[in-house]
Amino acid sequence: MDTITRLPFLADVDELHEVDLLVPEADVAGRRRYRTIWISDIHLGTRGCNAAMLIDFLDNVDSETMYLVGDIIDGWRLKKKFYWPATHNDIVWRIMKRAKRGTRVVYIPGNHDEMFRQFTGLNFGGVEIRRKAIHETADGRKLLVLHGDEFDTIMLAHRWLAFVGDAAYHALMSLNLWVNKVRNWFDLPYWSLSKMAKHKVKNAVEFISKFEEVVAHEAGARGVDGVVCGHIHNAEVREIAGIEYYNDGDWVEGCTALVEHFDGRMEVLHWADEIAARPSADAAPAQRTPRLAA
Ligand SMILES: [Mn+2]
Repeated sequence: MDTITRLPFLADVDELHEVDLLVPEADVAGRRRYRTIWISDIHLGTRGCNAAMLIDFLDNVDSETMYLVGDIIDGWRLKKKFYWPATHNDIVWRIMKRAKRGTRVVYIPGNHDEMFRQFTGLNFGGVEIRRKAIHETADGRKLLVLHGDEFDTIMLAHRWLAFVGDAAYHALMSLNLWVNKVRNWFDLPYWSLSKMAKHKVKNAVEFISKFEEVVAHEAGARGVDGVVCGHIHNAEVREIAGIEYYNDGDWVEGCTALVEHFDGRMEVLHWADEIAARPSADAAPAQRTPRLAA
């Protein structure tokens, strides 16, 4: 609870217009509009969060509905060390402000912000807190929206494989350098670990693919047309056994969002690419922020 009370979520929404943002909000009228936006895995409260990129995103898009699909705030890290720069406030204020302007904002806490799950069913300044949601697209499809950590118990064996595999891969790659230096001193031929390394990377790929299949299968069992989740930081749009699988990615590495156009068409936006594609005259909003590529 202590961590929560130190966050700006509980502020009086009526005072929002008086809040000084570190990065002033861009013009609301010029924003690209979508029917729905899904973002997740922002990890506010950690150095990994790419706040500058997300601020730019929020200042350039708008929607009728916005889903925050979990791991918005990283309570795990905040409990260990309180880290909350002004740019992270800027993100919370921007989300609160768009709820106040009339965007329906639904917040589905994930595993890193599970402390907000106790508020399921409540409404903070227009932000609805839900455990999961059913979204109906413009063309009438029903999508189950959840964070995705619900499947961790099923995925546990695979997760261990992927993580151990990844750690082993990095260890072997550095070991490989030293082994071959030593072998070189003794005039021994180069010894490659690449075959084993490839196998270990394959574990990570298999983990993602297995997660997608499990999520799609569970969604199918609940009688929906598709599922939107986050959690594994891997943006994706694909069909698995007749179920549409959507993952909105993250704002740590990928900087991606899932959007629904007004005709129901779904798309993943890669925000780094969007910024790169901008004419230089329009690039100012991205440059005014302190650490765009962090
Ligand atoms: Mn998560």
